[in-house]
Amino acid sequence: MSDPLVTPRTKTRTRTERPPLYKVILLNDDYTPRDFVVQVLKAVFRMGAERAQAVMLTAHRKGACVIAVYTRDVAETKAKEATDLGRQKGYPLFFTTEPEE
Ligand code: TYC
Repeated sequence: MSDPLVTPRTKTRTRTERPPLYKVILLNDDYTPRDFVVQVLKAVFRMGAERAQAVMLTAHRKGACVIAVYTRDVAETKAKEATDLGRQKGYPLFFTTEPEE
């Protein structure tokens, strides 16, 4: 056994940095039907009907609404997926991402 009088007590701490998070932001436009925006929010961001409606209305009234935060990869993938669903229907619906402060 090691002698506690001569053995230095060292502790190793492993610090795991949390990955930076990115916001996904819904932007308003004049053409995409409200119901379609709600459907996309439910499908891509797994929102319930009430939250999807509230988020859509906030974007509609204020011009933009933060939807959620994810790691960069997930945020960018979801923003693209949601934007593509609108594009497939010919709508200018747009989702963007930005790093959280
Ligand atoms: N402004 C659109 C309309 O009046 C609806 C809409 C809401 C579109 C939110 C985009 O992010 C949006 N039909």
